[in-house]
Amino acid sequence: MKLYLTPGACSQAPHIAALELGLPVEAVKVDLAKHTLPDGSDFYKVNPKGYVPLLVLDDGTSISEANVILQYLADQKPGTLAPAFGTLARWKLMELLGFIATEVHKGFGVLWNPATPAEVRAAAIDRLGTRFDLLAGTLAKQSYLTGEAFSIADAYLFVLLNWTKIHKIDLARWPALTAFQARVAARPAVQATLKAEGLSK
Ligand SMILES: N[C@@H](CCC(=O)N[C@@H](CS)C(=O)NCC(=O)O)C(=O)O
Repeated sequence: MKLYLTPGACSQAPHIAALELGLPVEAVKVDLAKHTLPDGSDFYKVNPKGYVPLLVLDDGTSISEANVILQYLADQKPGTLAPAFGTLARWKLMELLGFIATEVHKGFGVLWNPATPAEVRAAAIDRLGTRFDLLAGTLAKQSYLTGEAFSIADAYLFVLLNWTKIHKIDLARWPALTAFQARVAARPAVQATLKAEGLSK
């Protein structure tokens, strides 16, 4: 399998999942500024959507969308980072992944655009804050989003929370989120992912 990724981008979530699961995934770095691959070729030829993450299976099948790639990877080792399909626990995990993808991940969207006016930026940060309130409420009661065991939802949220530094969103208001960040960061597979992406020593 090949995982197309950009260091620190949302593609880091499936990268963490792959390392947590010990799956044989080859990481291919994408330059998102130019949409090119390490050999200079056009990334749009591999993924017409132009974005990471993209997972390409050994038979050539491509899977895109972070929350789906995460589930595909988790299902290679059932019962580890996601409950089995068809169980209520899986539907609850999918609910969480949908929330993280559409309310948190895409909530950052306008913040990446330097042309976004200050008031739009402030409104987006306020809105993200209401989502953080909900997530912090859960994480004040348990170590991870689905309970005491780490799941793909945690990998996804961890990566997005790291973006708050870039956008100068102070997480001090949500001690449960900063404690969660530290808890996830301490995981050996997360350390290994950050190192592989060149983001730590
Ligand atoms: N809907 C996609 C969005 C992925 C996405 O936003 N990727 C960003 C990096 S975090 C990206 O590659 N942006 C570059 C671009 O869209 O050209 C998903 O959920 O996986």
